[in-house]
Amino acid sequence: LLATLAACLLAGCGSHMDQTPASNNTSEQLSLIPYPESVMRMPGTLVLNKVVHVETADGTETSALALKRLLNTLDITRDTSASTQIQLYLVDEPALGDEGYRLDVDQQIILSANTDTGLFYAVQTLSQLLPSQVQANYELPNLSITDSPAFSWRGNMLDVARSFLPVAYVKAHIDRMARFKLNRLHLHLSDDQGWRVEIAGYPKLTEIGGASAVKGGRSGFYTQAEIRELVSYGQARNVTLVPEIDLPGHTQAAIASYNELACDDVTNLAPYNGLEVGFSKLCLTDPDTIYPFVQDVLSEIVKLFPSEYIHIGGDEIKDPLYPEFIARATRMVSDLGRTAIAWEEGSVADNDPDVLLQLWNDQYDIQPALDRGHQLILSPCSYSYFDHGNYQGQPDTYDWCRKEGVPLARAYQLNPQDFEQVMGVESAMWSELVHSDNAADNRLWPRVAVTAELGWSREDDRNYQEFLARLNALRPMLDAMGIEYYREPQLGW
Ligand code: TNX
Repeated sequence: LLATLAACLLAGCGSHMDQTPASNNTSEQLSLIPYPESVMRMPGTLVLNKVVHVETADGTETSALALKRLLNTLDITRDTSASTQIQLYLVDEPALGDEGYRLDVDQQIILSANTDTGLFYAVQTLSQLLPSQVQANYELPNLSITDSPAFSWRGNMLDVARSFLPVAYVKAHIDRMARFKLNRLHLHLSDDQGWRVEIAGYPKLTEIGGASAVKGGRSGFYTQAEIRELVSYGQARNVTLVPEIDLPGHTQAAIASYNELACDDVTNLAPYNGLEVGFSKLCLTDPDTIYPFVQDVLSEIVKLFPSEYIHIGGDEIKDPLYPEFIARATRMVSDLGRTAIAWEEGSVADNDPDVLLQLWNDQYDIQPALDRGHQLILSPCSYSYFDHGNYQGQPDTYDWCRKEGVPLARAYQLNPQDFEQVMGVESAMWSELVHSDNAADNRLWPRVAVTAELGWSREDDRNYQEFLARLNALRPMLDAMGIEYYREPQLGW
């Protein structure tokens, strides 16, 4: 073992070369998604009976609470006289960064990280190592994991505008994301078919805009109190809620609520429930009307959402004044003390280089934006659009970006390391055709597990066949979380 340790220290402890000292069952990969940076297996196991002694420290409140929830679901009680200890340590090891951690299982279970966030991820790893059902006792392999994410932005987008998703669903989704170490939940809060967030001073946005939805979909909106509740639910799980108000196109719901936002010659002022995109816009030739509105909405949004990043949309609209609008909107966000995100088209505007661009069209030429120093969020539709089918021809899915849909294997083929200036990855579930919680589960899972692995694990540590085996082993966890995932035939599900 010492020789192995020394070799590991000298050669780097790559997980793809898991150390397998004298023992016959330590060579299999641990069933973890995302796969950690470095895993060292030791012979033997720790048998955890139903009582543990938990030791936490100041500044570990979020992770301690996550651990408490985990132990509660497994019926493990805490007692300071128990022989097995779980210890949460704050350390100072620059290599672990802000989100990394170490997890050591031997006589005790020791979690160490520089931050509460890192410890939270150690708890998530522990939760995947443990069974998801209550048992008489629990057996953990002896191991030492050292882990940190490849990217700081590991996101998923829910389009709650076309079809609304209730607070309970969003909370469940935050829990599920956190289990896979995802940390950004992008909420697409407005579109032609609906406006989903209460804005003080503009009651009709939710009275009228909140009452419409895509045909067959759900209407509704989040009150400011509900948004605050969701934001703090996310904070307790290291998931930042990133709000998007889609501007200046995709605005029919706002226009139906406040007709003056459209130009005078626009006759279609009614709520919209169809599937077209790119037909509506704020009246860009009437700055005195639209900019105060945009300013008021964004001011309210930053009051509700502490996220450093605020998404202003910017997709699918043609107008000569579009670049000027985007530049003004991104600057409004920075004047409010935040940083703007825009869909890739927004790169034509004269934005500050700290504006993030979200890439969605596989064909888009983003090079000019890279040359100006912008960072990217990768959501290329042919890999990351989970409104596309789990298989070709799946009912109620789109295929405009890729006629074969976006099967699990395809989603896994995105290699973020092929791109430059990448902040991270984000999969997107548009909801024109996704009208219920179960349908949302079916489109999201298990594909969101792919997003998690692409965002966290390095290229060398990713292998699709191994991913499938790990995913299969985690199926009971998906079941325990109540996910109505797509029954992936490749897995025999
Ligand atoms: C394109 S991608 C859109 C959305 C649609 C989606 C459907 C992007 C920024 N805009 O408005 O919902 O396609 O797949």
